[in-house]
Amino acid sequence: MPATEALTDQLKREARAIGFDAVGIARVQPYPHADAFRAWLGRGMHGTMAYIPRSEEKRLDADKVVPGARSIVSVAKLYRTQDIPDDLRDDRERGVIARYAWGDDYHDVMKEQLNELRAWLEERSAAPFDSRVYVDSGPVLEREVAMLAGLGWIGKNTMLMSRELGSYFFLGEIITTLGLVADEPVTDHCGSCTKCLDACPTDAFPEPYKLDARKCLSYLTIERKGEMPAGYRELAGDNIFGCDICQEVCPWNRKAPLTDDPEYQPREGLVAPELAPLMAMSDEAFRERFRGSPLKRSKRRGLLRNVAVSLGNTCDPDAVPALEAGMADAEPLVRRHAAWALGRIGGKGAEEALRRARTGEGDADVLAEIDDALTQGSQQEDDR
Ligand code: B12
Ligand code: SF4
Ligand code: SF4
Repeated sequence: MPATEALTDQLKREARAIGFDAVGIARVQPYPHADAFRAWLGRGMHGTMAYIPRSEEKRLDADKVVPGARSIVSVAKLYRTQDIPDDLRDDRERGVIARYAWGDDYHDVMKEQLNELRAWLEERSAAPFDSRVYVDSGPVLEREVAMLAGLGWIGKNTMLMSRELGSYFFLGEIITTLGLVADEPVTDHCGSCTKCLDACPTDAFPEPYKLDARKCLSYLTIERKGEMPAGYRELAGDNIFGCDICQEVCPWNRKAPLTDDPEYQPREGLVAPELAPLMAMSDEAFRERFRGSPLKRSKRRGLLRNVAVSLGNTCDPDAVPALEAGMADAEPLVRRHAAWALGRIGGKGAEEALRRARTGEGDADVLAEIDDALTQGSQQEDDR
C-alpha cells in the first residue's frame, strides 16, 4: 500500500479511536455551491452575523486560510442523547432547548480531540506540514467540506445528512498542506420528501437547500442580540434556545444512533426546563449554571428575552407573576419582551401588572411595548 494511502487509513482509524463518529478527506478544490453562498450573502440572509461576509473569501478558499492547503480532514461527532419525554414536551410551563446545547460546549470538546488527532498526524507523517483546526467558528464552509469528504449529503433543510448518523452531529476539520487520499461525495437521499420545509414554523426556507437565517428560530433565539421582531414571537412557541424542528421531522433521524459520550449527556434541568425559574435567574446564577455550556452564547438577557416570549405563548395567567418579576429586570430587553408576553396573556392580572410596571418605567422602548400590550389586552377583552 503506498505511504499516503496507509497514512490516510491509519488517520481515519485514529480519528474513530479518539471518539469521532465519521471521518473523511476532502481535496482542496473550488466548492460546487460557492455561487449559492455568495448569493445567500448578497441577499442579506446572514442577518446580523457580520463575521460571515467579513471572511467570505477565506470561507470559499482553504488556501487563503492555510497557504498551500491540499486536504481537509472532516470529522463528525454525534450529540443526540435522547428525545424529550412526551410528558415534559406537552407541559406548557416548560421550554425547549435544542439538543446540541444540552451537554458541554462542543467547541472545547471537539477542538481538544482534533488537536489530539493533529498531534498524532505530526508524529506519523514523514514530511512536516502546516495545518489549522476548526470547529464551527472558523472561516470554513463546514457542510460543503463534509459533503466533499463523503460524510453525507446536504439536505433540503441545509443540514449535512448521513444515512448512518442522521443529522444530529457536529462538524469539525483539520485543513492541512498534506496530500491525503480524498473521498468521493455521496448522493442526495432526500428524494421527493419535503417534511422539513413544511414543518418550519417561520417558513424560513425560501426554497429547498436555502435557509434565510433572519427567519430561523435558531438565529432569532441565539445569534440575534436585540429584540425578537414582533412577527416571530408567537411563532417561536416554546423554543427558548435554538430549534430542532426541521431535524425532528426528518425520516433519516428516526432510527439514527444516540451517543453515550459523557460530554454530551444533558446537564441537569436542560431537557425541557421550567420557564418561570429561568425568568428569576440572576446574572451570577446564569454564569454559574451555564459555564462551559453552549447556552452562554445568548447571554442572560438573550435567554430571558426568549423565556419571556415563551411564557407569553403559554397564554396562561399562571405565568403572570414570573413575567411581572421580569418587568422589574435591570435589562430593558427583558422588560420589553415581558411586557409583550403580558399583553399576549391578557386578562385582569396581566393588565394590572402592566399598569404597575408602567408607573416606574423610564425606558421609551419598554413604555411603547407596555402601551402596545395594554391595547392588545383590551382588544382581547372586547373579543371575549
Ligand atoms: C451561520 C450558521 C448558522 C445560521 C445559518 C444556518 C444556515 N443554514 O445558513 C443559523 C444561526 C440559522 C444556524 C442554525 C443552526 N445551526 Co448552524 N452554523 C452556522 C455556521 C457558523 C455557518 C453556516 C454557513 O456558512 N451558512 C451559509 C449557508 C449558505 O451555507 P450552509 O448552511 O453550509 O448551506 C449550504 C447549502 O445551502 C448549500 N447549497 C446551496 N444551494 C444548494 C443547492 C443544492 C441542490 C444543494 C445540494 C446544496 C446547496 O450550499 C451551502 C454551502 O455549503 C456553521 C459552521 C460553519 N463554519 O460552517 C454552523 C453549522 C452549520 N450549524 C450547525 C447546527 C448544529 C445548527 C442548528 C442545528 C442549531 C440548532 N439546533 O438550533 C441550526 C440548524 C438550522 C438549519 N436548518 O440550518 C452545524 C450543522 C451540522 C450538520 N449536521 O449539518 C454547523 C456545521 C456547526 C458545527 N460545527 O457543527 N447556523
Ligand atoms: S431550525 Fe427551526 S426555524 Fe430554523 S429552519 Fe429549522 S425548523 Fe425552521
Ligand atoms: S426531512 Fe426530507 S427533505 Fe428534509 S432533509 Fe430530511 S429527507 Fe431531506
